Amino acid sequence: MTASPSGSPLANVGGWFGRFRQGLSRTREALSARLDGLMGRELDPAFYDAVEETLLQADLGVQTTDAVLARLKDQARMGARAPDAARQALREILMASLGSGAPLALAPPPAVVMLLGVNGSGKTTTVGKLAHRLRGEGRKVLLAAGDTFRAAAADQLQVWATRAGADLIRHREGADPAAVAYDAAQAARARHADVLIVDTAGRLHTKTNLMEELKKIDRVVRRELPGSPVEALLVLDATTGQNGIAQAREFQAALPVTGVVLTKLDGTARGGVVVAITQELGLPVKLVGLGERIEDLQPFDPAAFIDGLLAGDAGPSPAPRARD
Ligand SMILES: Nc1nc2c(ncn2[C@@H]2O[C@H](COP(=O)(O)OP(=O)(O)O)[C@@H](O)[C@H]2O)c(=O)[nH]1
Ligand SMILES: [Mg+2]
Repeated sequence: MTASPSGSPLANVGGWFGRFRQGLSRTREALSARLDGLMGRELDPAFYDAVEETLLQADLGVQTTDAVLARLKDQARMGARAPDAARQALREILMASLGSGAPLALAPPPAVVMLLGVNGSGKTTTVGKLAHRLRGEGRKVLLAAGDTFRAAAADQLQVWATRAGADLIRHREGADPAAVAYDAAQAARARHADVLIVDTAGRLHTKTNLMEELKKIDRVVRRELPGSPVEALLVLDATTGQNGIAQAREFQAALPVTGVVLTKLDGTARGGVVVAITQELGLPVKLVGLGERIEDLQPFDPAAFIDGLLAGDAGPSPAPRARD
């Protein structure tokens, strides 16, 4: 890939944009094919209905969808009949609503990053990928196996720790996760770690206990590492779309969530949920999971996301044609 998408500084940085684009391919194909299908049509009520349905299906959320429709109607009133109007309006609205990205707070060390979320959302995998990423930046990383519910959870984390080159603090199955957090915080200080990443349990059938458990972990790391930044990242599975938003609110009610990790963006045509999450939860998406490999985690970059979603309009490749 040599051409650069308009203004995106990320186009050629370590293949980031390429992977982002690939991870979003299902969403892009669903959106682009349908938006292409709207080109040249009469701007009648059926046209607006089709735009609305397309955006809602990509999980862009009601707010963004309404804003795009309002923009299109404004443009039509002013006499504009641009064939690609819907795509342009969407690009402008996404640019305006996604802001410029929110990096992880990692200074001063040791920084704490806790991963929270329901079972299967991708917490443990994200711990491994994030450890790998931070190690690649030359940071010393320590992991804490805060999911003590099953021994297999710590075993899974041990595999990731070894692959990423990070130390792991773990206790026996059934141990108090806050005790793991305590030991990990001490170890992070004693070993001069730059980042302590804490995996947690996500079992929902004991939800009240889970929230209490998470609060206790949060209290312990703040008490033991005063002055350290604490990122509490909610891990949401993009394939469950907006259903994740209700769960998110429960975690937000329990502790100060600082951002979202949206996983499995590679496995869904509903990647627009990034936008709905940002708007409805008031939380920035900080990282995205784009696959199951150790390198498949990226900082969320709004410009790369928009280009990945709407490539075909001044994107890095020619406009994709709708194929049957
Ligand atoms: N395709 C894809 N799969 C993922 C991603 N993140 C996690 N997974 C898979 O989701 C499943 C559950 O992940 P896990 O980390 O064990 O979830 P946890 O229960 O929240 O700790 C595993 O099979 C992971 O490989 C991602 O970004 N893309
Ligand atoms: Mg897990």
